[in-house]
Amino acid sequence: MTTDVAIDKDDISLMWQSSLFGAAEPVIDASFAGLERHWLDATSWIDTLPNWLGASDQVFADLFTLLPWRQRTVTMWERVLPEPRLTHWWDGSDSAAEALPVLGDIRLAMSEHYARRFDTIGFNLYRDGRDSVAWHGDRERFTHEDPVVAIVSTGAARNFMVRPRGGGHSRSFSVGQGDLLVMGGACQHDWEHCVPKIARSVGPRMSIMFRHNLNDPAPPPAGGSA
Ligand SMILES: O=C(O)CCC(=O)C(=O)O
Repeated sequence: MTTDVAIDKDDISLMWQSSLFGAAEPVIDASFAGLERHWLDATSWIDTLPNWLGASDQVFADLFTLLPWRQRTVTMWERVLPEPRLTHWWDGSDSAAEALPVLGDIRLAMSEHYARRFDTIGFNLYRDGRDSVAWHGDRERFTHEDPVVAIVSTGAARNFMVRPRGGGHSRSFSVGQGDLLVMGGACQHDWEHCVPKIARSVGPRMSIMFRHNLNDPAPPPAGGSA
């Protein structure tokens, strides 16, 4: 069972060191130039594109301020525990536009490039190295044959790890500072992923996850609604 409560921003403590020098407009390269595909096996792949989102520190700072962060709890072995990260979810169901225009630009670019209609955005805030997400596959595997899940990272770099479902050799990708990582093919079916805890001191990271929950190939309309 999962529960979910709103938390007060003043209660979130972050060791955030922005590398902002003056105002910068968040921007992406919709041509995806430099995108690299890593085949995990014959049918599963991960695409990466470092520093794809420009002014990602600004995006981190704006989203941290704008979004109503929530603390979910998970029940494990009959104990109710706080999930070790904060989250927010956007699905456009109330017709609200994305929190920042660049998120709409990303949805559109992603939808055109991967020929799927990306219609939800999940935000995960890892406050420090103690925050994490355990090995799992995304639930799109129950509804889609070959779901594509795209993650744009802001803030400090963390390891994003993948391993064959049920165990085996893992691979690690360092993600932070505007990096794009996309999982596709049979990745959600045959592989699991996680962001492990780390012992050393590290600043906060925010991941922004773009998903297509409907089986709809059309790109999203301009203006924010899913
Ligand atoms: O934060 C990340 O990069 C991964 C998050 C994730 O896998 C999830 O929320 O399902």
